[in-house]
Amino acid sequence: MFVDEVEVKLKAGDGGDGCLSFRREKYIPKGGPNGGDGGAGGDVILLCDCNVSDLVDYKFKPHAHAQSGEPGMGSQCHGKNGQDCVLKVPAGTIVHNLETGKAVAELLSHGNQVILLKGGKGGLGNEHFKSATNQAPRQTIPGTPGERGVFRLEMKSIAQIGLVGFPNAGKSTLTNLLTATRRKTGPYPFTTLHPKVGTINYGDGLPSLTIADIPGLVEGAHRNRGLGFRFLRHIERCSLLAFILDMGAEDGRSAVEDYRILRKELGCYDPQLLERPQLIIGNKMDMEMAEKRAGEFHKKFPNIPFFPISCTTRNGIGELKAAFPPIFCAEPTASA
Ligand SMILES: Nc1nc2c(ncn2[C@@H]2O[C@H](COP(=O)(O)OP(=O)(O)OP(=O)(O)O)[C@@H](O)[C@H]2O)c(=O)[nH]1
Ligand SMILES: [Mg+2]
Repeated sequence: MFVDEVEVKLKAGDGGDGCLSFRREKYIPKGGPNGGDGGAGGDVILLCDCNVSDLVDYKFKPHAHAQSGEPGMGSQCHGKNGQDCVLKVPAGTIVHNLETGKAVAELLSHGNQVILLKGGKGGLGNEHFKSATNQAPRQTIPGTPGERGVFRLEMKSIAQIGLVGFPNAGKSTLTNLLTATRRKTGPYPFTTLHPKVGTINYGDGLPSLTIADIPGLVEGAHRNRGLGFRFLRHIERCSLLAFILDMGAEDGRSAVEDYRILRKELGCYDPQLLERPQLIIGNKMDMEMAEKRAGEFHKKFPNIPFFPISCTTRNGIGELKAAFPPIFCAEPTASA
């Protein structure tokens, strides 16, 4: 199960109350006030952990709270502070406060953390209120309540290249060839049911690049056909969109039409996606009719970078892999 959106109800710990107490000892009559302060309540902290791949943990456990501080005690003893509640989330998590409707935090890389809710302050014991005119104060201050809130956690994968294509176009096969991920592939639509990010390594000191393989898009995805298009959130952060088209489709559909449909679905999700730099990968060039279809496509869109490849024979894979780094060198803010 892959979960990229959850609602959680969180609460920070309350502060412990201050204590009302007087020193009582043999031979020390009227020993004076000695009530200690309450401990502070624990915070609710979100911690970005690259070993966490999605938000499934919170789907089944949507409530979490930090520990409350303990009340103060006699003999000026301070109550114990409550423990923080640390929630681990995957990289790319955005936090929306459902009460205000605003995005309140974004965690992008391993180790990032944010205090989402502050724990309550510990109260004051009666020892703080002694004075020359009031040597036996019965006054204390209670702890303050911890903050609480309802949040929506949304995960948007962080990848530089987003692979977009119809089901069966060969997205996962290509991802397996370019990266060390081992995704399931198969000659049927919707083999891939959730997105996954892989890393393309170049060696020779060149920086690696990340690529997101997402489920296939079909015409009408914006009307919830196929798997719908919610998973397009995982390519929202990509600075390059790689459209992968099936040049060997046996049902005889045209690559030009496939490209038009894919762009239409992307536009329905977020028109800004259409402004992103893009390139076209013509896959399955080993199939009959592929040359003809690739020719037609190139004739129709001569200005869009086009890479004919075959994942089966591996022709063109090297050229495609080598084409990515120059695009990102020209655009240093690639991992936006
Ligand atoms: N002949 C040929 N078949 C290919 C090529 N690339 C992939 N395939 C086959 O096409 C089928 C679909 O490949 P996948 O990688 O699962 O396709 P996908 O785009 O990930 O599909 P979904 O996950 O369903 O969206 C598999 O049976 C692959 O073996 C190619 O270059 N030539
Ligand atoms: Mg796939």
